Amino acid sequence: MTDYGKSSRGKKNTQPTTKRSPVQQCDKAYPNICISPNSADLNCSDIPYRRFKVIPPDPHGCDRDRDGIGCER
Ligand SMILES: [Ca+2]
Repeated sequence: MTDYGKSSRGKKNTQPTTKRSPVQQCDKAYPNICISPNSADLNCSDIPYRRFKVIPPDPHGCDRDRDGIGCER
């Protein structure tokens, strides 16, 4: 005899609210680093990174020679 639902034997859905890390706002144009998409126009001198991957469109113009690597100098 099955008693589905009758004896729930304390089987609650105790799913610990998985702590979601706050969504990091990173511009997808720069996947190797995290630049806020809302940040003002940045220049390489404003960014502590060098030689990072750049995916077009390059909103901050980090990769002026369009070889996919930003701030190589
Ligand atoms: Ca470049």
